[in-house]
Amino acid sequence: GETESSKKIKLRVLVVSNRLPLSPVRGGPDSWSFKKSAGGLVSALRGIKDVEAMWIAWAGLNVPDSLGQSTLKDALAEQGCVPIFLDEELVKLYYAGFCNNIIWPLFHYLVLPQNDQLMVAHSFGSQFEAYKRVNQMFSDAVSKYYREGDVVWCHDYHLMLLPKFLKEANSKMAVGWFLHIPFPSVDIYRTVPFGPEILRSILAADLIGFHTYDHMTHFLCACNDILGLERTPEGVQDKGRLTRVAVFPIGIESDRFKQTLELPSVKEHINKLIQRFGGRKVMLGVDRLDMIKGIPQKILAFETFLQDNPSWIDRVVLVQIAVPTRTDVPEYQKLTSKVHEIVGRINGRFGTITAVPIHHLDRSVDFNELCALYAVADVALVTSLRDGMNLVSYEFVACQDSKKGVLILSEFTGAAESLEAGALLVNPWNTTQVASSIKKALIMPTDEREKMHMCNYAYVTTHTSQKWAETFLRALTDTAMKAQSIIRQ
Ligand code: GDG
Repeated sequence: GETESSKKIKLRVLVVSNRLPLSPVRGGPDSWSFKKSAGGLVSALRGIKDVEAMWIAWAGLNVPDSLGQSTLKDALAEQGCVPIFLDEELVKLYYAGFCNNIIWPLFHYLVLPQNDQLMVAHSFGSQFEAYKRVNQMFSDAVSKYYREGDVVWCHDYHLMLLPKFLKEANSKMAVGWFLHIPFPSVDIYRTVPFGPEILRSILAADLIGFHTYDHMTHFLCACNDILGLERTPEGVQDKGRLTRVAVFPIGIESDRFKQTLELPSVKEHINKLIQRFGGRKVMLGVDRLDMIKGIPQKILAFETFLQDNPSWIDRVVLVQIAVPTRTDVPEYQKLTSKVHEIVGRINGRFGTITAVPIHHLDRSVDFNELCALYAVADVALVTSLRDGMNLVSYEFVACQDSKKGVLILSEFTGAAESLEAGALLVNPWNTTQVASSIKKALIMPTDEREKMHMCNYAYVTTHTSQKWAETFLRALTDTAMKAQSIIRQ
């Protein structure tokens, strides 16, 4: 007979996000292969029993011909993915424009330079129209694949209008929305063009999730101040309808990092790196090259440290992996040149004939190499000006169980809330403080390092990405079930 567990119905989750969990690579006119992304969400969902995920997202590349589009669709369908195709104009206005040039900086408390801002402001309307159209396209795609009993999990700032469109299409759909970046304080949020409309659309969801208590509070204040809606312990109340709002801090799949460090090839690589660094202390930075990551601030603080502590010259190196992103946006091109200029100047100033203090890489490294770097580093340096959570800090901790290195962490990351006791928290704008924390980290006594590491390690290995996804999905199914029973009454 059937066992209890096989009778259990699998929950089907439609995951909707801007990008797919894999990148299509064109092999020929109608052949495709895929580069899998190691994103936390993918592994989180894969790890949950009794859940089947289907992904709906922008294809991420322009496939102009319908033949190419249909072969790609078929190939992706086998991977549980549904691509949405956007033409170049839409990508420009929706993605590069509204998402990356307006929402991304504002939600991270960054203001655009005055002149650029005026130029962008001129076309805010058309960018928002494109944003709306794309959100509507996502909604249509979800409706096409939705079956009764599914839950829909929308992700991030690209899809803030989606909950409303989905509920308009089918009021019975269980809709959750999670924000991966900070939700800014209400004074900043007020400046977001079309802000009230965006708030109302998000509120159409059954469940809204944030990384931290602060982000959640900012959202609740915005609903109250801007829309006049009442805050309850559960969330936001609007004419008898409750939207549940809660905190779900994301984590990493820590086991995957630990297992990778056990691979013979990775162990070999670690030994090679140790030899290469020749006894010097290693400080590590791993960031997408984005203004929110505070890379210039980090490098300048390292310069101040070397300047104030000349005995450390040639005894410490800073390895900075700066993964290129959004390379078509002018602001990001300017940032790249700025970082290159600073790195060049500092290496010229403190370098010797045989060694330079900063190893700056303008590219990503593969996962195994990343783990090896995390493992050999003595200090990780995270100086984000704002960051929703910051997973790099968690990944460093997961790889440091033998070394027990020190984490220097910006107080403006979500992670600062969870790793408060185990990290040296800094204000990245305070170069003097960051420089002195670098010194403190480099000379920290072993027992103190171990104590701090144990705090971090206990947190990171228990608050995993799988737990995060499970908790969110459980809350979503509960909330949706309650909402349905209220409607039926
Ligand atoms: C957003 C929010 C929030 C980086 N370089 C390489 C590489 N990476 C991987 C890291 C890490 C991921 O990229 C970066 O994640 P973060 O969380 O640090 O930052 P964002 O990309 O800005 O992510 C952030 C996150 O969403 C989740 O909600 O925490 O606040 O901004 O996993 O390992 N991976 C490989 N090579 C690299 O060179 N293989």
